Amino acid sequence: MKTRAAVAFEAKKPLEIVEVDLEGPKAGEVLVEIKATGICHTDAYTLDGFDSEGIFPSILGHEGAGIIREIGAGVTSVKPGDHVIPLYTPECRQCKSCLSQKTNLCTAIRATQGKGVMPDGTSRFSYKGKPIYHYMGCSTFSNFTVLPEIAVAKIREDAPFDKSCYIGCGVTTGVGAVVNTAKVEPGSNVVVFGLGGIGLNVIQGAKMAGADKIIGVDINDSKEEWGRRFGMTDFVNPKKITGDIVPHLVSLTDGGADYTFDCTGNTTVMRQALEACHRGWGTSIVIGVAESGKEIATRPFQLVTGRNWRGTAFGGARGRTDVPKIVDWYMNGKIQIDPMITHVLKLEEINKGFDLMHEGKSIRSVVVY
Ligand code: NAD
Ligand code: AHE
Ligand code: ZN
Repeated sequence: MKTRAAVAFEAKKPLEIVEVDLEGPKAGEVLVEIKATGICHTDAYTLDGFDSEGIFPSILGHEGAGIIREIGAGVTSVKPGDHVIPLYTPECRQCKSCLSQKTNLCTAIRATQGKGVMPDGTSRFSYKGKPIYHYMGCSTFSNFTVLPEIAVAKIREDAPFDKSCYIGCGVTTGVGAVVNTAKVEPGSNVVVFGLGGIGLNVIQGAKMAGADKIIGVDINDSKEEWGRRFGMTDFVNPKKITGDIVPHLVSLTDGGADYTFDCTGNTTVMRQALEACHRGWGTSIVIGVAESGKEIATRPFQLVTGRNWRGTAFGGARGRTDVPKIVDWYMNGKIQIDPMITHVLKLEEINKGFDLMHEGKSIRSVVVY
């Protein structure tokens, strides 16, 4: 079939809207009509050439929602007409990682996914007879896409696509980092670095978990109002304080935070986030994705004296199990999504969504098909 898609032909170039060829689903795969997709900073990071796994030409996008239109041989868990959210972290329920119950990082198809192909080693997308690569196993910047059955979460049909798509990455990552990875307890002091599409979800997760003090840190002053809207109690712009941010935060939290979260992808900030943790127990969670080649550093003494440095992908969520529950949280009013979707765009306007993100003018832009 033919489908409209925004193709990343080259790094650092705007996406081009073209009609591409899409092969139907093979065994164990499903064809999904994507109804809406968010634009996450990770898409921008890959388009900007910072992803060591970035491949071009490819169809980016990993924060979508849509409807199953066709199923391949042997597919049993979903059927045509089901509403689904594509999962860049699948859940096969059979691999060593899934069976361990210690991680959400299913390994069933990770190797081929990182190479931009389906589990059989080939791409379903092509343009003028040449393959176009998949991205993060999702490629939601295409109106139709093919996914492995284990990489879709079936969700309730009354959830609006233009909001539930955000659960495909940003919402689940931010809220899940608090609930699944850090397991923030009521009364905790929390510091969130970077108040964008992920950081605001960390803030709403921390509020939901009953944190006392929720300090937001951002170099963009306009984010203060955004943070307060979701439960932030204090705001710090590192450019506006005198001296170093770490002692400033340590004094605001009576000796250091119980939990800190990096939602910037900046390795200097990641170090500050660790060092702002309380001696003896503070835990810092790395969410931000750093540019290829960047490394994190700290004095080992920071760890010897009891600070913990951890990371999280997709908020530690097991997609097929947890995503439908997060959709329920949204539908039942336990978490908010609507106000964070600042811009709704047509596919033809997708590059504007990237510009708005880089200019710090959007929280989430969503493309509706
Ligand atoms: P975003 O662009 O919406 O937000 C980033 C925020 O960080 C902005 O408000 C910006 O002003 C702020 N910022 C930038 N530099 C800063 C600094 N030095 N100090 C303080 N604040 C700073 O991006 P997003 O979509 O929220 O994504 C955030 C990060 O999370 C990205 O690195 C993205 O790739 C990553 N991410 C990771 C996962 C995961 O599973 N681990 C999932 C989604 C996104
Ligand atoms: N491909 C990059 C790493 C990118 C990365 O860390 N991705 C996160 C999700 S970001 C979503 O917006 C992730 O899930 N990581 C775990 C995984 O298995 O990819 C690189 O450095 O090569
Ligand atoms: Zn993302």
